[in-house]
Amino acid sequence: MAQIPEQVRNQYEQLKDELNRHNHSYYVLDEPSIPDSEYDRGMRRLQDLEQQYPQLLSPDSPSQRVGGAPLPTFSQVAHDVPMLSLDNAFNKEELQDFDRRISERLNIKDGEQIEYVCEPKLDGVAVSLLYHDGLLVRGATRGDGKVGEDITANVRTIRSIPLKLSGDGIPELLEVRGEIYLPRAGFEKINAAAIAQGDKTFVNPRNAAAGSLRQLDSKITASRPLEMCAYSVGQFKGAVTPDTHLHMLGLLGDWGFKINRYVELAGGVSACESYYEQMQERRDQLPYDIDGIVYKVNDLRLQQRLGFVAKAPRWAIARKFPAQEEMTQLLDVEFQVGRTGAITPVARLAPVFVGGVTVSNATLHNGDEIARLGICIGDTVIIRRAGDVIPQVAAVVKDKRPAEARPIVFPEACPVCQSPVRRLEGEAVARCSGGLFCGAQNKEAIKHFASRKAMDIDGLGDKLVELLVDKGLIYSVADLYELSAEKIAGLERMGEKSAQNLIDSIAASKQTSLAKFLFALGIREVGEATGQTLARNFGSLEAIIDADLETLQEVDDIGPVVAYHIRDFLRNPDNLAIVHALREAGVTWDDIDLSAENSQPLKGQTWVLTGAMDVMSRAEAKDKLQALGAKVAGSVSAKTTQLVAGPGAGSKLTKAQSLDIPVMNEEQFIAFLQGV
Ligand code: D41
Repeated sequence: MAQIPEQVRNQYEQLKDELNRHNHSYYVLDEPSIPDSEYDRGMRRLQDLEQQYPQLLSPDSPSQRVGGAPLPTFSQVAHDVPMLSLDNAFNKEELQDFDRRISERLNIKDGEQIEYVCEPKLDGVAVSLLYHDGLLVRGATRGDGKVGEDITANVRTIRSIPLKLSGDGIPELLEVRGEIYLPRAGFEKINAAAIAQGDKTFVNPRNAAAGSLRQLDSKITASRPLEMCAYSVGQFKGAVTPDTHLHMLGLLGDWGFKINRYVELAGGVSACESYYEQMQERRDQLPYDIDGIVYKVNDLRLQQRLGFVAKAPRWAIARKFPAQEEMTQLLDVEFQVGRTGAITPVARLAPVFVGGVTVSNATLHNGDEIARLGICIGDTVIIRRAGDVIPQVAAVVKDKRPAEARPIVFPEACPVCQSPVRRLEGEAVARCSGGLFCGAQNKEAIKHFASRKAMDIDGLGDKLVELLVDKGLIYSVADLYELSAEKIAGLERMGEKSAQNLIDSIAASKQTSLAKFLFALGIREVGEATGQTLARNFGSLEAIIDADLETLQEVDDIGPVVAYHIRDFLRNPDNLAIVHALREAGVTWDDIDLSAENSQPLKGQTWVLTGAMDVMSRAEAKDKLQALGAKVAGSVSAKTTQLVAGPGAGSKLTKAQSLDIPVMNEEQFIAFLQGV
């Protein structure tokens, strides 16, 4: 075996520490410290050295995070200090009872408050990590609290788990407890991949995290974007113990663990209650699922005095949020026809309270999804509503299928106009072929025309459009401009005043922009941005009507499919007749002078917007940037010119910083717009 020169060993140790440090910045602090390319180069160098001198390889090498040879089984491990469970409080009163019990046991005087640490209750898998002299030696599941399974090989692949602790005062023996969880984005990704493979999907991120940890092949675990947050300590020997739980979390953070950023101190039970409400508000916006709040007495000596009953500590409690999954029954499936004729199966459900709202409908997406779920009318289903507001049918409980369950038949004719339903090869969506002849497509087209980002007809909402069409007052968008206050007064809930207001907003909508008009027409694949691109590049509607496929495709961002839909729409005599009628009715805009280069000072630039905006809506900011010629992209890359970051900005901000891309806040952005 080759001798290892001192110099090589030093270089190896240095490289390893450096990579581990960057890893910590990236996965624990969410603040990349070097570009990915640099990290990859360092990693290759490390692996080269390990190949050349296999004796160098140590268990804390970042090269060990890719997973190793599959195990035959998991071995069992006993927890020296049992992993306790948590009691639940299901309402405010139960939380107050908890506080009262503690105060009584500790003889706390009236009017004095107990200090609690409030933590989001991450919805994942509880684990124990054992460190000897700062080195990770074992990872285990909680199991029944006494005996769990050895998942060391799997936990090593999780980037936010330190393989070696850093910093000062590291105990000889440290057992850290925490939650391994999968952010929602990772869950969506895994499920999308499963669908593409024809595999079964996971019902929720917790099951996906548990399934990922249960892999005997750690290479599979390594491919799942799991994260871990530390929340308590089991064993702690050979160093000075802190006085409070919060201080303990601070130490764990210093040593390299991820601590949830929303952990907060609360003085007394009413502060705990406000924290609960605040987190409930925030719940949908978080990038991961939480199922409640955990409250813990902060003072560790008080924790000891309180001790535990049965399997749960007296000094902690979990206050649950409304569940994000519930079972209910699929009563029926209806098929909705959208603006482009797309037919969407919608599940009609027995109403169920899930994720904080009552849900009675859920999308089933398309025919493939129905087949994949194997769902029948009458089935018991699991509804999940988390983060995004659209509830999903996460799974079917096949055991509960009633004898009278019947299969869902996808219609061959449009349920509204009876035109044939067509499904193009390779596409998941089936469409009604009726075009504007289809009453549903026609209504949707009018709703879209009137909507805020299109013609912006204030007061003409979806219900009113339906009513106007159903009463035969309008057939197409052009008819809107023929309406009078007399004709519409007397409709349901339409007084004289609101009738006149509507007529006034219809009149006001006549003055528009070419971009908005193009968007309002509802040409397939032509969204707001494409409307603007077309307006900016062609200047006038005539020029767009005259353009052939090649000319259209010369424009950045317009590919063959979009070009085809534009031409298809604008060559259709019925559509042209409507465009003509609209212009006759007085719909007008200023054509764009293409020679005025300075109207596009941001041409060639790519901007990204992230985080919250307070003064301006994100849509408005995007409009303004596009009007100035900038492209607005959804993700940060080396090509990004400028990032506008508001409060709550996350990975896009850190990525921009790592790539040295200039960042401004909303205030600076508004000042900038005023300057151009
Ligand atoms: O976020 C969590 N899921 C979480 C779970 C948390 N933040 N703190 C926890 N604290 C405890 C005690 C108080 C017993 C140390 C927990 C859990 N336990 C827990 N998770 C699963 C069983 C118990």
